[in-house]
Amino acid sequence: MNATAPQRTLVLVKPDGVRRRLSGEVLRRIEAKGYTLVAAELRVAPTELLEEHYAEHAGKPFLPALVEFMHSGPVLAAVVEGYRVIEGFRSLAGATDPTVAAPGTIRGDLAHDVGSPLIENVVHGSDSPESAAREIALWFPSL
Ligand code: RTP
Ligand code: MG
Repeated sequence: MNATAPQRTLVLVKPDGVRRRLSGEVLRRIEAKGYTLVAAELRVAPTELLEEHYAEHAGKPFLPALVEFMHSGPVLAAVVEGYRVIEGFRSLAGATDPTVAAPGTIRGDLAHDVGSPLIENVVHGSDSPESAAREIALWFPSL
């Protein structure tokens, strides 16, 4: 299916990825794919922002640990632009569980099960146009 207009998506290099010095590798893969970086910022996200970001997971048992983990160090937040980039970045990222994420993907190549109940998988990417619009407004209100 061809797209008629470029999209934007929110990408996060999560604290595990930043700690492991993978921010550059993630940005390299995004740019090598041909997508355009529109904004990027390294920061420790406030827990209120993270709770809002993960509002779809409200009430799930892993949410408190996820918010704590996401607040445990800086994240690299980026807005990335391109035709069908929302779907395209999810494809670059690979499956949520890094053990089964396909080799060649960010999670398949760069993450593994660390034995924690919380899945550590290096990156986040918006999962739909609605999520992308909501998340970009949350992380980059000036865009
Ligand atoms: P993301 O939102 O981070 O791009 O990841 P995703 O769509 O592939 O996965 P999602 O279902 O939205 O879950 C968000 C993040 O929460 C952690 N998680 N842990 N222990 C668990 O069962 C569990 N489930 C989710 C992961 O870090 C996941 O990326
Ligand atoms: Mg998600």
